[in-house]
Amino acid sequence: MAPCSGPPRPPRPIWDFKPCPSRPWRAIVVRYALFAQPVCSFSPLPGSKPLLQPAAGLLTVPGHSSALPGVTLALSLVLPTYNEQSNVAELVAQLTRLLDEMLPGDYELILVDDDSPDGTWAVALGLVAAYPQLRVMRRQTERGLSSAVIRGWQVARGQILAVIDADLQHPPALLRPLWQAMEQGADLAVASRHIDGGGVSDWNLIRRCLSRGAQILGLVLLPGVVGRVSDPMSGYFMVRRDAIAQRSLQPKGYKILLELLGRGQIETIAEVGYVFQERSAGKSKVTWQQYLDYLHHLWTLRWARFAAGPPGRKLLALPMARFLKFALVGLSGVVVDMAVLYLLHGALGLALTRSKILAAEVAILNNFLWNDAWTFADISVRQLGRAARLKRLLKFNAICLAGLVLNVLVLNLLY
Ligand SMILES: Nc1nc2c(ncn2[C@@H]2O[C@H](COP(=O)(O)OP(=O)(O)O)[C@@H](O)[C@H]2O)c(=O)[nH]1
Ligand SMILES: [Mg+2]
Repeated sequence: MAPCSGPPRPPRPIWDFKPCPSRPWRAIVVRYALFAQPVCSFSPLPGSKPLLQPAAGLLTVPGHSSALPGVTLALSLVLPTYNEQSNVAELVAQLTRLLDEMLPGDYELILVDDDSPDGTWAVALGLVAAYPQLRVMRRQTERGLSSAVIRGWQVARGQILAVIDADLQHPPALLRPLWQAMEQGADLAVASRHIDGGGVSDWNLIRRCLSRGAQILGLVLLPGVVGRVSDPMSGYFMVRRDAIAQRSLQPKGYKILLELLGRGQIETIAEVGYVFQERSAGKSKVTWQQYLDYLHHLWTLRWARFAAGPPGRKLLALPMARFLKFALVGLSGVVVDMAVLYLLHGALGLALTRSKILAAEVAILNNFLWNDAWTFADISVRQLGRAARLKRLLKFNAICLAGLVLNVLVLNLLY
């Protein structure tokens, strides 16, 4: 008997097809058939729902129940995917376990896949029978993380909309505190890597610098947007539908949260710390293009705010005030530095190098206190507590260290 014949087996979805050792060519034919055919050409598992159709046109989230009149859920959680075949089953299992306890029957998971070559959407569709709260969207004409999230929210039935990465780098357990924050009245609850309890597990120095550099650039260009949360790059959050409904969103690249902060009507924000996990399966899709998209996005939001300002006050819309404050504080630091140096070296006769180091440290302290209390007061007020302040001071010191070393070297060379 040929190895591939035998008693009839129960039908299985074609994406589950395993190659037969004696006829490997069949695997190629079936895989070609799976990826080349339109969705409706194969039958999904019994009991599973058909694929969700993505909306076309503007990226605008409808107001309450306009997606499905009369049907409203508490929470819709979007899982954007691209080549996450090896992660979806575990993720859906973990999320369902948690949400079945938290919000039984009152939530949905919407997986939005951009026609992944690894067939993530098909694997997800195969899970629907076991997880009836799961809905699957396969996008074939559009790509990109941010637009995927909005397309998911456009068909969502929840009053609270949320997003989580589908690669298990965002701990599902955080949904509970995020949900509690929303219940307590927040318009937006963000999972943050940059507050107490937060962090990144194993990022190299380059990735840390790029992430922080992008944030600082955002703070300079768009302080009123980027400065509202400690982790504006977070891709894990919940938002009240009312806060973003009917607004024309135009996100670029990965940073959907920026777009919501820039264009939504968001008053109360809560943040919950979390540690960004390492991937155990699949690969990150971040490329240099995402950094360019981020710059473009910042620029678009900056311009939109500038253009929306009243004609006479447009200049004030630029981050001029902060820049002036920063410059003034810098100037005060120069005066403090010179005065202490004169006092220690000139008046008290202390050695030059020691005097310079002490003077610079006093100036650094001066600049830090003024910047913290004045230039960046709107940001530091959200990171209260002695420990957070000490951390900021140490970072500021570390950044100033290079300048100090150079200063002492030049001084010693000249005198
Ligand atoms: N639908 C969709 N999802 C995407 C796209 N790019 C990335 N994702 C998903 O977005 C999440 C975060 O992406 P990832 O590459 O892991 O970003 P990183 O965690 O910053 O390295 C993952 O669930 C990805 O599968 C895309 O173009 N379309
Ligand atoms: Mg990831």
